[in-house]
Amino acid sequence: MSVPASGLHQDDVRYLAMRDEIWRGLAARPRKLSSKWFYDEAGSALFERICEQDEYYVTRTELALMREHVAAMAKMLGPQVMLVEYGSGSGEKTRLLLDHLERPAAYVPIEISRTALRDSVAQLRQAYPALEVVALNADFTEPLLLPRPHGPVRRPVVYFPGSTLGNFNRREAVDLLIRMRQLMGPNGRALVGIDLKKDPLLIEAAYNDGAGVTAAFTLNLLARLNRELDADFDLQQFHHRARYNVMRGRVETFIVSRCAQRVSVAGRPFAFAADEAMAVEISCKYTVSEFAGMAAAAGLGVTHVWTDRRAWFAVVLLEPHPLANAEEIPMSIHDAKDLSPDGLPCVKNEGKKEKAQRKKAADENVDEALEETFPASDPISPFVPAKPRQH
Ligand code: AVJ
Repeated sequence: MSVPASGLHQDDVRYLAMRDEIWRGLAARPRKLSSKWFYDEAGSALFERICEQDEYYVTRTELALMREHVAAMAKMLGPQVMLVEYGSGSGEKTRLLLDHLERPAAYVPIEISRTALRDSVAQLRQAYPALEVVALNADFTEPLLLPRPHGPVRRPVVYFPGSTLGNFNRREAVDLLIRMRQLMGPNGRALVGIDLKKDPLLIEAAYNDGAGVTAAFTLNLLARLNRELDADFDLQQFHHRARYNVMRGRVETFIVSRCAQRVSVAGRPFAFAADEAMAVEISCKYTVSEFAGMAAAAGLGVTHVWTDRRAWFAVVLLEPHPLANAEEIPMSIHDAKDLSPDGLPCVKNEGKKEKAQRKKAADENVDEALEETFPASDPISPFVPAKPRQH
């Protein structure tokens, strides 16, 4: 039995999970592979090179905006923050924040790639020897618990830069924002980077750089499958295609087969038709209010927005909607007259008619509120706070 270049043994659960997910994606119609597979060592290095291309404005713009506003951000977050970062690839932005936060309590990077995590943690420990760094080798889309650092924490803050949220569709993004809210707790905050809607030609150029680095980045996915799943993709026989879908507000990236061909992946054959496309990435672009709508659906409110001069990118401060943590709100209820003889609250003498009226009024209110923020065509149901517990 051969050991693939990834170092994962063929009976390792992670190898099997990857193989099965890739097989499923290649067998689906249309074929679809997750963009999370882009980031092996070669892919991460290629992404760094993308960031240096003139056309790829995203990273440069976010960094400039962080430089300009980081002091204000740090001031709003306050002292003794436990900074929890989703992903760990963004060394420079993280340092900016850590440099400006008042007595940060701990830094907690959550990163799925072991090697990426190891490298960035080593660098950070060197730069901030006094800072407590707790590395979590985990998938941030899964449920997580925060570590308890040695020092006192006044506020957990989730930092999710880079517009990585844009790689998730609306439903997945709302789920991720819900997890974020649960992780940071009622006093927590989140700083999320989002790429804003702008001239479609500028966006499209950013994902089709002239030097072909993005194309190499996309096709590295196939190279990775060759390395790690013993596949035999001929990279010359596929090409990269990225288009900005204006109506959906997202870049959609595909790998297209140049000809009819057969490929084997981990021992399983797959046939591609000429010009058949495989979906490999979406990169959503938002308006601030579209994003605020998603956040609201996750029980989060936007309390501040920082943007660059051209309004190409935004970093958004989120806090939990008070009702999202309704269990923790102390409540004083009911006049004595509303209590039944056993001391429990009750609605007295409500007949069938009153009850029906009350129900109708409540339904109408809800319908109106829903219609305003979520037009009927929107398939996502809004956030509904849990019923407060009565103390
Ligand atoms: C790292 C996810 C923010 O979607 O813009 C860059 C990845 N893909 N060029 C993005 C990417 C193609 C990038 N993110």
